[in-house]
Amino acid sequence: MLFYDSPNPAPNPRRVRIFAAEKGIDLPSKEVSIPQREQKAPGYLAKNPRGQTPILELDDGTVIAESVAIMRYLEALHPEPALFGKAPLEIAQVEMWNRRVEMILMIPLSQVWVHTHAFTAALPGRNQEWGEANRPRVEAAFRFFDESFADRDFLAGPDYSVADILLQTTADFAEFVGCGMPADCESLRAWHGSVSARPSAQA
Ligand SMILES: N[C@@H](CCC(=O)N[C@@H](CS)C(=O)NCC(=O)O)C(=O)O
Repeated sequence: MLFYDSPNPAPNPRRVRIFAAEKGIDLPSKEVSIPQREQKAPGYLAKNPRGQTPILELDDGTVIAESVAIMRYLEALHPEPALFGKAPLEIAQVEMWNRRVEMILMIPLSQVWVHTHAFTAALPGRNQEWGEANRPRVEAAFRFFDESFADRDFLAGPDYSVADILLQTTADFAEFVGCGMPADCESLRAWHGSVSARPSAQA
């Protein structure tokens, strides 16, 4: 298999790198440069018509796109340590928090990124006002996650899971975009310090 990867600050490929590191999976990879628009080249679009990274290409040419789908595939191949939960309730809670990270935090963050950041200035249809309107939504989302750490060490429960990977990579990308975790979100920041200290955070 071949993992089509993009370096930091791209948060979605990093999810998979951290996930693989946590499981001890060695993923052969090929870099796709987003600044050079390699994700929109015809050869890459033939693999992923969405023109985005990451993708995982299997030895028979099958392509899996979407970082969560790639991680689910890797979890099925390498069940231990379980990062999507094991018991029915754990599985549901990991899914619940994954969806909350993607819908409550990633959506407004992506709007700030696409509509206000200097690196995306060439994209068509930019609307600075709309981008700025999403900044407080990012902050509100961080405050929501901050409160969620009041009674546990990890996002979806007592154990580290893929939900932590989604929040960690999104929080680090938010910092890059210029709307990172508020200074007074102490529980969130303590959690971030603990996941950042894991060796997988270097991925
Ligand atoms: N939902 C997708 C999102 C993929 C995505 O947005 N990838 C970004 C890199 S983090 C990308 O390729 N951006 C370049 C573009 O959209 O042209 C996933 O989870 O894999």
